[in-house]
Amino acid sequence: MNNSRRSFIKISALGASGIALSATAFGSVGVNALTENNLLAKSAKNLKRTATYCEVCFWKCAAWAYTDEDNNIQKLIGNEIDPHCYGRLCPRGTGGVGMYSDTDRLKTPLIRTNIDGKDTFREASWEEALTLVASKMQGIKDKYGAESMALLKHGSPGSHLEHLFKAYGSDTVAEPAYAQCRGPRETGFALTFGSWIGSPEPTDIRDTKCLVLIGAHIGENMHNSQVQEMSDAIDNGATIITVDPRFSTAASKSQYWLPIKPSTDIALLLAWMHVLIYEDIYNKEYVKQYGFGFEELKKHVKDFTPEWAYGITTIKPNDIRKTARAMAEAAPSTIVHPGRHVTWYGDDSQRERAIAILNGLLGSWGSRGGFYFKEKIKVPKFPHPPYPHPKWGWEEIGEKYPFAEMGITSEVIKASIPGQNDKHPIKGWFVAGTNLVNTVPQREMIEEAMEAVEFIVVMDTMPMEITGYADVVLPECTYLERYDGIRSATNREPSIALRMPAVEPKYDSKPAWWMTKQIGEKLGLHEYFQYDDFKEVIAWQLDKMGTSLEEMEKVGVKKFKRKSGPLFLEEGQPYEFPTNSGKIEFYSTELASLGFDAMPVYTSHDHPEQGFYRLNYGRSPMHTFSRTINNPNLSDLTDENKLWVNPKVARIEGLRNNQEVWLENQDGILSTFPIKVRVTERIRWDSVYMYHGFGHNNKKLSRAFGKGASDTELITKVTIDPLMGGTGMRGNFVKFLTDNPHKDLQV
Ligand SMILES: Nc1nc2c(c(=O)[nH]1)N[C@H]1C(S)=C(S)[C@@H](COP(=O)(O)OP(=O)(O)OC[C@H]3O[C@@H](n4cnc5c(=O)[nH]c(N)nc54)[C@H](O)[C@@H]3O)O[C@H]1N2
Ligand SMILES: Nc1nc2c(c(=O)[nH]1)N[C@H]1C(S)=C(S)[C@@H](COP(=O)(O)OP(=O)(O)OC[C@H]3O[C@@H](n4cnc5c(=O)[nH]c(N)nc54)[C@H](O)[C@@H]3O)O[C@H]1N2
Ligand code: SF4
Ligand SMILES: [Mo]
Repeated sequence: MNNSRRSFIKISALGASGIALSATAFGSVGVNALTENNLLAKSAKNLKRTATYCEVCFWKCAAWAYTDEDNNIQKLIGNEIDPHCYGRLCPRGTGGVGMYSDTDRLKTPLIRTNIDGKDTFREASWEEALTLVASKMQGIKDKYGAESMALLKHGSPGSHLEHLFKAYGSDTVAEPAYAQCRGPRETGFALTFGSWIGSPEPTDIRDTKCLVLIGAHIGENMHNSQVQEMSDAIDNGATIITVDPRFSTAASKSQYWLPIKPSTDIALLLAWMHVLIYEDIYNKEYVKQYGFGFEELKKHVKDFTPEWAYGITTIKPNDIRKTARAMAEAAPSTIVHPGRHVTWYGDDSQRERAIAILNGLLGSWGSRGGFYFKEKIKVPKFPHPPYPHPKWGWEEIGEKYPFAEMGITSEVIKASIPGQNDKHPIKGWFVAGTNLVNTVPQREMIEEAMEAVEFIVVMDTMPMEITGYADVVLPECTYLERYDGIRSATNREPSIALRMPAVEPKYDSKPAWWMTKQIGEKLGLHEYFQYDDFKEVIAWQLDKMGTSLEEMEKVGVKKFKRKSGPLFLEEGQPYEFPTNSGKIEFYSTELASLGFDAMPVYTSHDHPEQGFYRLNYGRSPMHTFSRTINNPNLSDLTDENKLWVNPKVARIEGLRNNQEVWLENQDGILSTFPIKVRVTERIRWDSVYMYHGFGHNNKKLSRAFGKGASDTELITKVTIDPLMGGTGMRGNFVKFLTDNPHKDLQV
């Protein structure tokens, strides 16, 4: 057997309570009714509370961790004053204790070793593991330059490591939350309004009169305050319009569900513009005052009638007209939601441009019930010497994509393969908080890259698939056991939140800040880490922000007064948008100057051939990506994904409910595990649907192993967004196999 990383190590070789969830708002998948007051009323006995913010997803809700006399975490409850959660955590956040209590956790540093020709891991001391990491990083720096060491990260550990990387001399940093997630919408909105959407989205859902969701499945996408605000908006009679090939939870709350033919959204968006403009129901004053290029847009959409769009989208002309009128009637309190995971078909920045333009025509940007002007408070930088200037970094790696504003994970991966980007060769990876093999499509390419690089270190809390490819595995303690950076996020009012340890780290796990500092010191970068405990950094920062660690320990969240002005524009108020023209660009001067379409156009994408169905995927309300599938509390709620199949398709293909099938995609790639069929009218006949994140193939994940199928392994074809490098993942097609295609391989 060779020592290839491809046969990744299933960290097993060497080495040493379910939470009741009461769902309320938004049907059966709502946020938890457990608030601080009713917890305390029930069980007030000697509980101690500690401020934290949730790491189960990136909404980062502020919470209190309640511990008893024996230092057991009893409950996690949302912080009442937090604008991300309004005192209620979602089911995943409540079940976050499972991240701490999971006995499958990584327990000690591990180093890859070879015994009798077979790769395995051995336990190592922190000193040995971190010395090895530092010496490999130094080696790569000496031989190729620090730029050749890449940081691939997501979540809280990332910010500590980014500091280390900058001090070390590398700006080769990327995260999947950009080119596999939000990137295109930031480009589309920035080109139109001059501003990113950012997270949380500055959508005034609470006061909206009309919310248009285009593949944004809020309610299954459990971003907490958005779900709660949408629930309030529904109670207040807002019109909900959902465009989705699947009857999502949001669709079930909508007046209008438009079951669009997948990949044709731009045609619908253009037809909506056509109706608004040619029925003369767009927001004329707003467009006149703030818009740029309206006449060009008017000409552009002239022929994009609802009848034209019907032939493409399968949405009836009358429904297109009615929904456009509903949007106009509610305007400017209308939100055409930008969505979040928007890397779908490769023309995603242009689709997002179309969404932005539509909001511009309705006058939603800067209007109550539309988009508010967000504000964030800056956390002061703890003093350190200036960072060195790398010769190249993520920007140069992604230079083909003029609007990329963050590292493109897939391009960094490509640059790790000799011959793919020899100007910017990557020789080592530091992976932290991202299960890349289940996150980035084109697994074969990732495996080739991992094979080629000289060194991989993975920092994680769990023995996820990515750890199996590492040379060194560093076990991070969970968010409940550590300090982390202060959470400062965009909201109606600026606010900050504190995360401090509620309990001691279990096993031999350590926080990212500590590992980072040790590695930094071993690399001779002491001056960048002038503290013994990260608590000192936080205390210093809080002091500079006019509060203190003592105060934050008591309140968890602190709000600040807005300084940038009101949330919304006053009628007729002069306002300069941060675009080239100072206006909302219906016609993009920047796109035009670089030879791209200045206004969005519809182009047709491939559709499945006979016998194949489009692979559609989305969020499980009870899980976050692949990270929570093994969580004991959450796997109790949903332990596998199912394949949604339209009854017509089930009939043609001879499939029954709960029958196990394997899937084969257009490139002949087979699903490792079978998935059970769920026959339902809720999905169009041309597609199948599954929750993302399942189908784990590491046996060390005792609850998750072999449960359901992985969408990621079937996504071998991507269409790259020419503007910002996003990897469009929704152009993959699958067929059903009812016999186990792996049976001859089984031992
Ligand atoms: N096929 C497919 N691919 C997708 C998506 C999809 O829907 N389908 N969605 C895309 C989107 S929108 C996004 S944002 C990305 C998300 O991509 P990722 O963030 O990579 O998603 P996860 O699979 O949750 O991987 C998170 C990893 O972090 C680890 N982890 C959790 N908490 C901690 C911690 O406190 N410290 C450390 N060090 N590690 C921790 C987990 O154990 C896990 O290994 O995926 C993208 N990729
Ligand atoms: N419970 C839970 N919530 C989460 C997360 C999680 O892991 N779990 N992850 C968070 C993150 S990082 C992100 S980015 C968001 C992502 O959440 P969103 O941005 O809301 O959703 P997507 O994953 O892009 O889209 C999924 C929906 O798009 C529909 N769809 C598929 N193809 C098409 C099409 O061609 N046209 C249209 N109009 N619709 C289509 C699908 O049927 C599905 O309903 O969720 C966030 N919230
Ligand atoms: S939305 Fe849920 S999982 Fe995400 S941070 Fe908030 S409570 Fe945690
Ligand atoms: Mo995402």
